[in-house]
Amino acid sequence: MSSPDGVEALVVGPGAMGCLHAALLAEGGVKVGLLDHRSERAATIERQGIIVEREGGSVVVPIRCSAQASDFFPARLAIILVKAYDTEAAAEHVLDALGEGASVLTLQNGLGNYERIAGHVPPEQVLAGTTSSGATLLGVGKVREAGRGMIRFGSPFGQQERAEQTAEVLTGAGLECEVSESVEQILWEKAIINAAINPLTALTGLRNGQLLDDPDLQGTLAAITEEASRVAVAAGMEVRQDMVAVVEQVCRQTAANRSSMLQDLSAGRRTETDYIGGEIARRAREQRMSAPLCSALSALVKAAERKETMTS
Ligand code: KPL
Repeated sequence: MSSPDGVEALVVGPGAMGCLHAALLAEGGVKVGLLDHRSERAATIERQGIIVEREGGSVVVPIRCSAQASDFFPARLAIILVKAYDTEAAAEHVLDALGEGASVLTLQNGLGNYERIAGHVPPEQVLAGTTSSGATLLGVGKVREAGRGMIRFGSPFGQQERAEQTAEVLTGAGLECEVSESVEQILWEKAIINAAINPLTALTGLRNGQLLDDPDLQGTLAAITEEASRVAVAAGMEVRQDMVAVVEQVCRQTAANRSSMLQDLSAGRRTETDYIGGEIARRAREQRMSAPLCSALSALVKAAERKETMTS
């Protein structure tokens, strides 16, 4: 496959969020590519397109997909949507696709992603944020869209103009997004949401909304949120006072979702707990405090991961 003039946006990672965002950008008229690290799977996706199931039926979105980053050179924007434990590998892999001065935007779950990317890409080119869209991976290149959310991002290195230019590409494709100067706050708030919802759903098998149906679980959800928020504040973040209400609201908005951690655990895949609850517990130790709920839940998820791999 040749690429005489590159792509406007290159999505890295053909998981649920990667496939969904690549499809949305393509549907929005952006010249987009999808970078995988497995060539056989890339060939399958390139042949079949991305299949998106949504209310009202399913659509097939043609996509250029390859495991050769250079096939997409020069990409003007890369959007990293691999699992947090694959960030380093993805940042290295994407380098051959990047045109001069290209922006690299991470919308991954977890803390520490943009810092790892900035170890490979010039920091001023790195953007970071979150997406609140929901998606479930149904098979290779096949996703169910579980609600269109908002992308909030910015430059952790003060490159506001670069963030605004990237927002134009995303909004031009019909994606709702907001540029913010408080990147750390956005990332921490999402990490707190994930630290509360993901392990509870992963360990119980419940959907996000069902966490609110059980008063004991609802109380646990609130307790984790408060604990993680205290760590964020100790780490110098400004955290919203109403974080418990925010987390409960996310449960309602994504009520039918199986969280990404539940999806990973059920599929026998490694989860991102080391970069969410596990990382919050680590940051708590840095501040000479403890985060017993985050620690315990992360340990339980790791144990469940090992059990799943042994039995699957
Ligand atoms: O980000 C999510 C995830 O599943 O990882 C939430 C917001 C919990 C939605 O399911």
